[in-house]
Amino acid sequence: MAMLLRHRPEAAGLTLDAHGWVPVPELLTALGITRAELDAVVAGNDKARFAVTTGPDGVERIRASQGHSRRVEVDLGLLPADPPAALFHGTPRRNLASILRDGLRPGSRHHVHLSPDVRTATAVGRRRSAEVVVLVIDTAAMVAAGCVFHRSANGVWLTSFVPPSDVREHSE
Ligand code: HQG
Repeated sequence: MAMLLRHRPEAAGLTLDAHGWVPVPELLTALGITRAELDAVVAGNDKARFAVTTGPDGVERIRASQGHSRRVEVDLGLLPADPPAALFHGTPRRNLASILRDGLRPGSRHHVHLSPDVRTATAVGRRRSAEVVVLVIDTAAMVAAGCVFHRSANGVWLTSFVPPSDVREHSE
């Protein structure tokens, strides 16, 4: 589901609307799964990656709440939000020198993803490596410099870029 709703909808003949939504019946057909199976994925997903809503036309639609590839043009319509004074980012230690030099880049996604706490950031970094470093982001300095933040429906903080001056390694 994440592959189709974030990265390659066309692989199953799906088209996301401008805000990333796809009719639930279309996704069921594309994946060959039942509605009960889809509901189990949505509800059982620890990160609440997917959101389901019923449109004014009565059609139920589903989308990923964040994490889309840059090549998939969606506007989630998130409003700017005030972040806490610090946010966190977990990454393989091998990325540290490059991040401290160049800042945090969105890579192949629309945004840099930031976590509200160290535990979540650690889990994000562990997806890629056992050697994780957690970075503290000085969001207060970024806001003062005019950077804009959004918060996804499932609590991930999003921004375009984090300058190296606002990143430091988190010490326990
Ligand atoms: C790194 C998951 C070197 C960055 C997670 C990261 C998240 C740099 C990788 C969401 C760099 C990109 C996103 C630089 C950034 N030099 N490395 N200058 N700038 N990087 O997967 O944040 O489970 O695109 O540190 O929970 O790891 O899919 O980003 O390691 O919320 O729902 O480049 O994906 O959500 O990797 O993860 P990603 P991410 P889901």
